[in-house]
Amino acid sequence: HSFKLSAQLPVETPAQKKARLQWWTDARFGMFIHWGLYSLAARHEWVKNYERINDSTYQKYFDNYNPDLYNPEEWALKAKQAGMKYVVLTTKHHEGFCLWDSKYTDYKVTNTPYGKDLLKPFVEAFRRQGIRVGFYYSLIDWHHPDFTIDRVHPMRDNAAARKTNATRDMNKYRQYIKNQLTELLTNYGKIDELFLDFSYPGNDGKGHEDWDSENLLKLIRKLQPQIIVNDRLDLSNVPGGWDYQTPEQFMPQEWPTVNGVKVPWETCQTFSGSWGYYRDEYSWKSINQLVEMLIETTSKGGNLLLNVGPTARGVFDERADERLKGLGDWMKFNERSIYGCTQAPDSFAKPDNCLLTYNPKTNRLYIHVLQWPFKSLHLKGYAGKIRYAQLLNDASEVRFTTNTTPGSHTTENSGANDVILDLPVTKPNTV
Ligand code: FUL
Repeated sequence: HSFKLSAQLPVETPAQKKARLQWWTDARFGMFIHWGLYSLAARHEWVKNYERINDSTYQKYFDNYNPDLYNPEEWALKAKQAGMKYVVLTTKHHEGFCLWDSKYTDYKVTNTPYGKDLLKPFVEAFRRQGIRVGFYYSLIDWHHPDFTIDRVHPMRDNAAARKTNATRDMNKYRQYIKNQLTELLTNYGKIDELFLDFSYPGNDGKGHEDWDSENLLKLIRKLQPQIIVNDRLDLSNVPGGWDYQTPEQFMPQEWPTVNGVKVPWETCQTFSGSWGYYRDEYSWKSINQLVEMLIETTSKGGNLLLNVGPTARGVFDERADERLKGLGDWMKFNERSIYGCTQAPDSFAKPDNCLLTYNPKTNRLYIHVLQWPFKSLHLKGYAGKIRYAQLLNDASEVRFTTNTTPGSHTTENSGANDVILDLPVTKPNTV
């Protein structure tokens, strides 16, 4: 199509990029918030697509949108107490509904019964709690006439349906995206993360057309040079085309790499299965599972963006509250094993049933014992590497022995370079 790159995207050195992302890689833990008209349906944010709901039927959610209990101060406090350092809000999801007073559409919160902008108070409340603010913005739009292929069946992969919308003008839609992102990245101060969702690789011959992605990213970088942008613009081969990878609802086997180089990554995860509030979904992860997820993510050098889907009245589901509280209780004693931490150096072998995190600035190694052993924890090859050991929950000393050979009926045998930690019989009150 007619858009061509007039200049290359700004490309940084690896050290410059590392410095720009430093606050984010140190933070490790953020809150994702999916909130929109689908919160009224309360059965998945893809409900319009899944149930093939047309615009006029979907309109009932717009006409009844009135989150009267919305209080972003409360949300921000909950995020803070859970130990989250940043937040990413769906300013517009695939349904096309905007949570701010966009000049470029009528399909926005200010035209609903609620009648007020949601975004400014949101941004202000989180910043007041010292939480950095990021925006999610859907590149897909099931409402916009110049994007939507078929108003009845807003499908993403139906080439035949695409052709039925003869009046569709992608150039207009591209401009719409640019205008809206300009609003979002101009009117709300410094935005720290941008989660775009999602793209197709170029014109793939199946009717997918791209968003003029390179110029879009140039615009974003011009408006907010420090912003951390995800990899869903499909610019994976363009230098400077993305900042981090976005594994969704899964845990990578190991730290993701590109051409052998470890890359920044953030896994986004739900409490249950849906991102939007889903009343009748019961497959919620336990607090322990979530804590382990945070540890495992950190142990592989990644970030965890954990999602809450507020209700249509504007409050968090109590099941979410309970889990956020549990995470906060754990973080109170263990946050130093998360913030500023990353994968442990290879020289520290991972003991069975444990995860390791490591703070390179303080040279502290954190051993997360997932299954508590009886009295001794063997650390293979750790001899000479440990100066002092303690439990995190009460800072009590953990004594250790090195190279205790030979064993007797009361002491244990170990390899020449091993360390044996002398653990309490009872598992301390942590995960
Ligand atoms: C996906 C979207 O389709 C989901 O609804 C959700 O927003 C997730 C984070 O990204 O691609």
